[in-house]
Amino acid sequence: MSDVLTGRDGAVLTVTLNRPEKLNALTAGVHAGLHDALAEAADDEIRAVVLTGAGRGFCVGQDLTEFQGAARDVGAHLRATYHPTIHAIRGLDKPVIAAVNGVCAGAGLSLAAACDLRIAADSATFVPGFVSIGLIPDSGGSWFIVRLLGQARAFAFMSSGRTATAADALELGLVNEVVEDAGARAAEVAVAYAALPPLAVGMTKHLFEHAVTATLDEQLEQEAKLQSLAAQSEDFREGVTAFLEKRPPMFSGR
Ligand code: T3D
Repeated sequence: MSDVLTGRDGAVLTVTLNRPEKLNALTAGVHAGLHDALAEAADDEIRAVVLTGAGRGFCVGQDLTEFQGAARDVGAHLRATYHPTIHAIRGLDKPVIAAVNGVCAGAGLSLAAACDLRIAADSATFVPGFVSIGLIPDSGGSWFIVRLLGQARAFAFMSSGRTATAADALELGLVNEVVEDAGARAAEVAVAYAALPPLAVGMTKHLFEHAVTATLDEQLEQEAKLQSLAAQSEDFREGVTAFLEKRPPMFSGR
């Protein structure tokens, strides 16, 4: 059985980390599977992606058994495996929704934080992980979590090693929603995204990312640039026509 499964339902791609007996700890095999799955997610037919884990875990980060044996260059390993995955998620012109079905730790937490939305099961837990084994947040964990939580709360959480419940995570701003069945809710949200104009959704994703480091003038210019493109799309014409004709729009993605 593959370490990463993909399944399509219409325009929604679900990517499932599949090492349930190890809470979906990340190995070379999982990284390779994720790489292929995220390449599949780039297909124009796919309009929303759900990332989840099989069994009772979402992902517990790096498989620590890979640290046994010969010493390795951790920085080189991060650059070669984790960084491309994080870039692939951020680079997709479509929303990636983490359905956090269970325990989420270390680089698994970074992976969830790199997604556009996080929907947590009420039984999910969030474990900083890194500090408890003498490491620092990596795989974008420091970049995303400070933006989600703010500096004081990000430092307090990530340096504490303390487990956060799903309710804590909601309070911290780490997750968007807490529900009984994260997979079912994420599928529902993904289907709703799939009905929206994909160019506008994708550009909105990139616009907010740009806003994080831009000045007001740079952001105003970026909005003007992307709005010119959006306004030339068939989906914009369809949106306006459907509104005026008082019917639901059908967006083609062009
Ligand atoms: O070069 C590089 O790659 C550097 C990158 C580093 C990035 C990182 O992600 S560092 C952080 C790595 N993750 C952790 O430190 C978390 C370690 N795990 C835990 O602390 C606990 O497992 C949890 C608190 C997350 C969950 O606890 P619990 O009691 O619910 O489950 P468990 O019994 O500990 O785990 C179940 C199984 O999964 C168990 O295997 P076994 O004994 O049944 O055969 C356990 O060993 C395995 N497992 C859990 N986490 C990992 C793991 N196996 C390998 N690596 C893991 N990270």
